[in-house]
Amino acid sequence: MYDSSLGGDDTLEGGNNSIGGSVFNGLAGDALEMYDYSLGGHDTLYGGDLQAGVNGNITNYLLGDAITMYDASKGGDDVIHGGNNGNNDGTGIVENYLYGDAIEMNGSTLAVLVQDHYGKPDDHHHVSHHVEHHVEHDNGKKHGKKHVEHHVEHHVEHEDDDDDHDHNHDDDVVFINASPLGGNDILISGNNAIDHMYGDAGNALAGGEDTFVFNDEVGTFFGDDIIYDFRQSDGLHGDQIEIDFADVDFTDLVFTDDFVTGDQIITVHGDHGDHGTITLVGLAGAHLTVGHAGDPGDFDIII
Ligand SMILES: [Ca+2]
Ligand SMILES: [Ca+2]
Ligand SMILES: [Ca+2]
Ligand SMILES: [Ca+2]
Repeated sequence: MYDSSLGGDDTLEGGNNSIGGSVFNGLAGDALEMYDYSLGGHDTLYGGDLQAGVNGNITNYLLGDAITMYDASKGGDDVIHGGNNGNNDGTGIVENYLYGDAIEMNGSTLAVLVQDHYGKPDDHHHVSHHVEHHVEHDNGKKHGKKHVEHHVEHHVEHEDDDDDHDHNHDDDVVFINASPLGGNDILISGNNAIDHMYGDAGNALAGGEDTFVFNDEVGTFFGDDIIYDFRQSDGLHGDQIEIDFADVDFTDLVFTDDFVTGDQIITVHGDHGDHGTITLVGLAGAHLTVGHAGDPGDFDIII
């Protein structure tokens, strides 16, 4: 995806394994690569399942937007369901790699035209989001906003051209350090499956407000899962973990700091057995705020 292209809102489902052997699914909600000011759609992805009674493997790579995001591209708000293992007796292996936005995000330098009414040189990042926002929502209805979009593209292409026909010679071209921006995604752990979860990307330092969900809608043992980029600093409210089992309240959670690996592990014990573990990479010793909300007679534990 290039320029100001906009991804659609799609539902993608990986294939199941119903005969044994190995199955691999690789799904990306919008594109292989996103550049410029492209915007990912709001997609729903399902990993394939290993069906009950079948002995085999399944690996799901599920990317909310793309494999790689560049420039000022922005990920959509995606819902990603890890694949499930239908066997409760340890038969077969299901492994999910869930990326809310992309495997990798790479920044770059972009030339951007700043018009006088958008103002200040110290507000470059804000300006870039004006451009992006109006491309998405105004759809050319407001001529002034469309004008901005046109001139951004013009100056990216002709930044060294002194003999151009720029009618806005009072405006400034500035170079911004553009970084891809992650969306606010929901990642749902597969049952009896190992989920490797990235709310945004493998190498991002900040991103959207993502929610990691562990619940008993599909089964009771979600597995031993790993969250690689849990950040309470993302967005306004931070990333969140939602644990929702009928037989679990927050006294049933055990938090263990492993200072050798640097990770913090949450063990989820239920009255009817263990539901699994959540490893938070790099968060040994971090104080996690635990609360709950909603659902009378049940608990949604929010971390
Ligand atoms: Ca998407
Ligand atoms: Ca899982
Ligand atoms: Ca995200
Ligand atoms: Ca995040």
